[in-house]
Amino acid sequence: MFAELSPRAKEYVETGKVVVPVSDRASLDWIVSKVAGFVREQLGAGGTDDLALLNGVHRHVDGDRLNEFRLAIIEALVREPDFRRRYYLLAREAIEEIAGTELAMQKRVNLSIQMPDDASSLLPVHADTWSGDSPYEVVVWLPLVDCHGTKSMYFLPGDAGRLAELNESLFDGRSPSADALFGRIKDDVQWLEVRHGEVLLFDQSLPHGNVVNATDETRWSMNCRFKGVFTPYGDKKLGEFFEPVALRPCSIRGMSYRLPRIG
Ligand SMILES: O=C(O)CCC(=O)C(=O)O
Ligand SMILES: [Fe+2]
Repeated sequence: MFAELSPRAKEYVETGKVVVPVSDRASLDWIVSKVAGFVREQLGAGGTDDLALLNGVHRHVDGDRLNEFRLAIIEALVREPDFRRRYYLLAREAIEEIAGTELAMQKRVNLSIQMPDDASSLLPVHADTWSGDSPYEVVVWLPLVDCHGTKSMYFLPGDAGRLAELNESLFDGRSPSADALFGRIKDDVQWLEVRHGEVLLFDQSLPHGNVVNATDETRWSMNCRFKGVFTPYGDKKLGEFFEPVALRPCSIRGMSYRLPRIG
């Protein structure tokens, strides 16, 4: 390889994750204020402090209405024409260091809301690659509020060698339960501390997940995958799940080139 990796890129190669300050603060503020605005519309209440509203939303929403509430917020957000561009901008520098400058982005950004003591929307230990996602993707995980401990997610860091070793030993030819899998890795996982104003980028081929939020605040986070446009795809294809968001002139021309018809 000719190109020198930046310290951040080296950290990603070695651990499969980095936490960095957002590169576009205005876009973070835009997203948070849109979300808080939709929350106020849904609740017909809320106060003026966006972060206090989000952290304390469990005081207004019943657990059995949470999914409906979450879908209403994300539907309103994805209808905002500038939302995905803002999401890309707030992590652009780090995405480019990790995945390149010619990028495809997941069409639909996901929203997670984890209220204290709520077990209804947990993601047990998994790697997204186990269910058909490509390892050539980086997840951009954006906390809207400060996240730490069980309010956050856990992640098993490692380089490619560690991951290969893990994938050899973890399943052992069988398919253990998520609890048994978690039991095997729980001493090695990290609970990621990602604060409002920062963004986490991680490799979805390393095991990760969440547990019941035992803090007294609600977690709000979003996740969205990015990849080099010309890298291998898994089950989620370009044009269906992904869409190009940044291309260079040579690729724009190349992608629309058709061979002349002969004969
Ligand atoms: O937000 C979480 O707790 C888990 C997210 C996740 O599994 C993912 O983005 O692939
Ligand atoms: Fe995941």
